[in-house]
Amino acid sequence: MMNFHVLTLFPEMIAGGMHTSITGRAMDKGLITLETVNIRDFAEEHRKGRVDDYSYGGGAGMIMQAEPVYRSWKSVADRIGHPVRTVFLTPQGRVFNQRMAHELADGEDLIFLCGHYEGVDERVLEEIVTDPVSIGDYVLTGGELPAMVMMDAISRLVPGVLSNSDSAVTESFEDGLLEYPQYTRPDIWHHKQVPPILTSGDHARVDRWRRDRSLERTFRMRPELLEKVQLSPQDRKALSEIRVQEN
Ligand code: 6GU
Repeated sequence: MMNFHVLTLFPEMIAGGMHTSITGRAMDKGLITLETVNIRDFAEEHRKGRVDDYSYGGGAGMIMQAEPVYRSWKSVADRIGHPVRTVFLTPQGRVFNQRMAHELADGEDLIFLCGHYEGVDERVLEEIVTDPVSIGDYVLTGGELPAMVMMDAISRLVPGVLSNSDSAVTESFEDGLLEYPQYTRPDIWHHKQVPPILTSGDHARVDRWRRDRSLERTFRMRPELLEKVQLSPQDRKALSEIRVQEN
C-alpha cells in the first residue's frame, strides 16, 4: 500500500500519466492511491490565482512563492497527521536510483513537490523538504515528469503491483547488472536466427548464456557498475574472455 500526494501546477498531467498502464491498474486495485493538489488553489487572496513572482537580486525567470507552496503542503501534511517524507524534484538533488526507490517504497505516504518556473523560494524548501531528488544530469521544464518517473519506479516495488512473472524479471537488474537480450517468435526474422542455446531446452546452459550476456552488456555499456557486483569464478572467466574479444 502506498499513498502518493503530488503538489503541482499541472495536476492533470500527473493524473493522466499515472492512470495509464501498470500504475493505473494498481490504483484500480487499491494498491496505490494518488492525490494531486493544485498549488494554484492556495494562491494568496490578493494575487488572483498567481503563485509566482520576480527573483530578488534580479535575473531572468519567475520564482514560485513560499506561501502557496506551504499552504498546499500543509493541507496534505495535517491530514496525514504524522511526519512524512517530502520529495522536491530538482536538478540540485541527489540522483535517483533503484536503492532510493526501495527506500522510499518502505513508507505508507509520500509527498512530491513539483517545481516550475525558474525555481521555488528557498525558505519554504527549508521547512518542508526532506529529500531533494534529481532524475539525472539534464534540464527539464518542471518536476512533473521526474515525479512520475519516481512514482513509477516505486509503484512496481509495492507488493501485488507486478504479476509474479513480471517480478521474477526484476531480479536481474536488481542484481546490479544490465538485462540480457530477449527474443520471442518467430525463430527467424530478417534472416536473423534466435541464439540456438535458447531453443535447446538446456536450462543450465540458458542461465549461463544469459548471465554471460548480462556481464558483456554491463562491461560494454556501464563498466562502472561491475565494481559493485558480486562476481563468481565463472563470471570472472566469462568477463576475461569478453575483455580479450575487445582487443
Ligand atoms: Cl527533478 N527537475 C527538473 N526540472 N529537471 C531535471 C530533474 C528534475 N532531474 C533532472 N532534470
